[in-house]
Amino acid sequence: MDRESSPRRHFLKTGMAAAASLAAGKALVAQESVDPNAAAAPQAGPLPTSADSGRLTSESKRTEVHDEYDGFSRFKPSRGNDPDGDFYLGKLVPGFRSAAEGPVPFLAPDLEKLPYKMKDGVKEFELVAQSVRREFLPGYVMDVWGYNGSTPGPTIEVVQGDRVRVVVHNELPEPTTVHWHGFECPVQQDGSMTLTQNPIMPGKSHVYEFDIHEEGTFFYHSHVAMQEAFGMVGWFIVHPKKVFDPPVDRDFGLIFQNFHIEPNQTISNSWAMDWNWHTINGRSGPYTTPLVVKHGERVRVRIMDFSPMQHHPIHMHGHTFWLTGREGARTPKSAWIPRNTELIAVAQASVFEFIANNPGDWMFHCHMVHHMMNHMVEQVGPRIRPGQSVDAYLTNLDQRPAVEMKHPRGFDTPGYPQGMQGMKMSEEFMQAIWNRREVQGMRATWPQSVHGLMTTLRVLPDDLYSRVMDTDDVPKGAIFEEIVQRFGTPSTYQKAPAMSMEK
Ligand SMILES: [Cu+2]
Repeated sequence: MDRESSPRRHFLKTGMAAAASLAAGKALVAQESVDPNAAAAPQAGPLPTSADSGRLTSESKRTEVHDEYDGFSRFKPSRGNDPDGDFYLGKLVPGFRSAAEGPVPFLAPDLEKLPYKMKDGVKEFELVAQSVRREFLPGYVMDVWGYNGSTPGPTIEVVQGDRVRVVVHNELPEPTTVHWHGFECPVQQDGSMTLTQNPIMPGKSHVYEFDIHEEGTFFYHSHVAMQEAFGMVGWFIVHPKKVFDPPVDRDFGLIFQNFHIEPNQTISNSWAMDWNWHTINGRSGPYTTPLVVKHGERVRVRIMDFSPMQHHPIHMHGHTFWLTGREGARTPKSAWIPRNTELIAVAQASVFEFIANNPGDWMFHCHMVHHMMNHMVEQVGPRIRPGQSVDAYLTNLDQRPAVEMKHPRGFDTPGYPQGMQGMKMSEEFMQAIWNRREVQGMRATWPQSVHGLMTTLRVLPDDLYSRVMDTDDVPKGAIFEEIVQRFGTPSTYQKAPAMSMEK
């Protein structure tokens, strides 16, 4: 593996990733002489303090950037370091992005950002509450409610200290209000229907305006319970005025939701007590868009559960993540804990941070088995056989053919109109799954295993990252195979079997 010639090496050598040296004082190792995949020899040095960060940020533009932290390599899975130390499992290992560049833009895959206009020093947003149709899997739509044509609604992203104005238009057939979940705003702005304000009637608008003095992971949602269950939610992200230390290179957001959609229906039943379709940012696996990151980056993922009544134990493969916050604010560093799974309850958000030190395609999912399979996907979806009418069976039960106890044609039970043979992964379905840039080069069989509340985390070396994100027509399996060549055991590599769905 030739790391020295990679674009990141060059990037690092030109010294632009200033922030990386914020916490590097403890163990500085000369870049050129060290294989980043080898354990580094620690050297004595002063520990950085928060008071140093401003100074170090500008100074470090002229200094070498170091990837090794007292035995922890950002390029190698590691249990390294003292559990009481700052760099245990990469706890305070910074990203490559300079804190001076400000926070990295927030990215919620498959969701839009809500634009704003500056008016008299106020960031003014417009939200339209309306019915929306969401294609959560190729060919599978749900008719639910949301904002601005989307469920979840578009993301509001601001900076601590901003004053925001949100003009809400109600295009629903019933009253609504919008609640700013977690914000310490003046009581009249809270959006609690009838408690603090009159309902926004159909066709009417309402203006909310308040100062944002908090930072953290928030969201907005309708404050009518059944509308919440019908999908009316969106991110409201507040970046801190002072950029988080250590700075991160990626900032992702995933909203987990559940819906109940009967076979042959598209309308979600928000009164249901059971939920059969599971979405992340409005899409079900394998249509969820992978989180693609570069090897060695520091990554933040904010996860929020807006299911009506299901809690989700979220598990990430291949990495240890630090739980660095829950919705309200960042947790003090001394209280960060390393995790593999984190239970996220209804209306909670949790924030993970980790160093992407393990190249590969990794599952990232809720661990409830039904949530990993769209509640037994074989039992839902279109069940009527093409060209067959059920009228004869419904109008005259005497005419219903007797049920035979044997199945000469498999599960084609006489007298039953249902086709229970499973979700069809048609050619169009597979085309849509593979049409996304972010999945290029994954094993041909991956869509079979990523269902419901599942997505993937792809950790790619620089050159493979560019191949996936900047070039087209990467063959199925090519990226994964290359990762095995470099980081795995090539002699035991298993190619995906040739299958009809690979067309
Ligand atoms: Cu779950």
